[in-house]
Amino acid sequence: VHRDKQSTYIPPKRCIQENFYSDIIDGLSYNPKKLPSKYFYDEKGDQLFQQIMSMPEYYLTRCELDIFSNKTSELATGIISDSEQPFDLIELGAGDAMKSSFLLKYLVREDMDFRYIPIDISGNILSILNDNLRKDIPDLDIVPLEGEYFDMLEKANSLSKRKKIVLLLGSNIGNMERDEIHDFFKQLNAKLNKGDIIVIGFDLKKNPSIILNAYNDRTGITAAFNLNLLTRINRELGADFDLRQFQHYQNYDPISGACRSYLVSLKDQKVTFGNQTINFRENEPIEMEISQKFSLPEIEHFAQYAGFDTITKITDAQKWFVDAVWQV
Ligand code: AVI
Repeated sequence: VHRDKQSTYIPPKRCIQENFYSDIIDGLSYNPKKLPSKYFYDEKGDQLFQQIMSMPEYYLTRCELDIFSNKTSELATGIISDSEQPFDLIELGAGDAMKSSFLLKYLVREDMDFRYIPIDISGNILSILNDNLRKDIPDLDIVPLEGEYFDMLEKANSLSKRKKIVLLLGSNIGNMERDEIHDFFKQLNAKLNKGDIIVIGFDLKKNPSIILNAYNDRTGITAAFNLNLLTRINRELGADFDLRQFQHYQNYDPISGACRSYLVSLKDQKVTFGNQTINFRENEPIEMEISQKFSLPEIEHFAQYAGFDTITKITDAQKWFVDAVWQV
């Protein structure tokens, strides 16, 4: 579907939520129990994530914003080799596009011939993004796509055969397990053409307390972000989780770089979903989310493994976060 610059965003009827029930039931049947963090982002989850991004402890957004707002031309030079060639700028997990909007404004000012294709699992945040960007950058050609990364990347491919520059910012990549990250980059490489570019935001390993604090805030916003998935399951799947009987627990392993969140059952209890019953033991954890942290050599290893060449790596002033620019 090609929309022109004037059209307003209409979320597609569909799709991601079709698997919601089976993913949740499957996850709760594993040992240990696991719930996919991609389902955190309903309307309330989007709001809570916006709050997380403005918490003093959550340095990730500020660091990447430093890169996008203060090193915009360095970034643009890294991603654009031939200024004559029209391209699609595709952002996976675009969210509110707060960071990328600096790059978008720069490219529009430089009169680049490109279309912006933000992809997100949350239709709610995409329509907010769409409204804001149309006001802020009226000359931007924008085609939002709601859905999973690879499905929507395929859709973007069917829209045009232009050069692609793919952004995956915010350390969204860190929400995958390491073997998933390897597969993800391999698949991404296979879907792109020679000369296409990707920009990946990685949160770097640093003092472990700084990392743990970013996910273990005293105000309890991250806890509410995790617990909100139980509320969503209750509302959308008719379950009866008692939120007072689950407690957020966070840990960080400075060796592997895995920062993980759990919800711990505070007593022996049963949760029902229609005719299904799930039993929880006292102190049994549900694995909720991984937020993986990386070293620069690990990042280079991902690039080589998946067949990308590193064009440049841009860090923030504190060197806590890096945006790596890779080419197929
Ligand atoms: C979206 N993602 C990169 C965030 C992160 O840092 O892993 C989600 C998040 N979870 C808790 N705080 C933020």
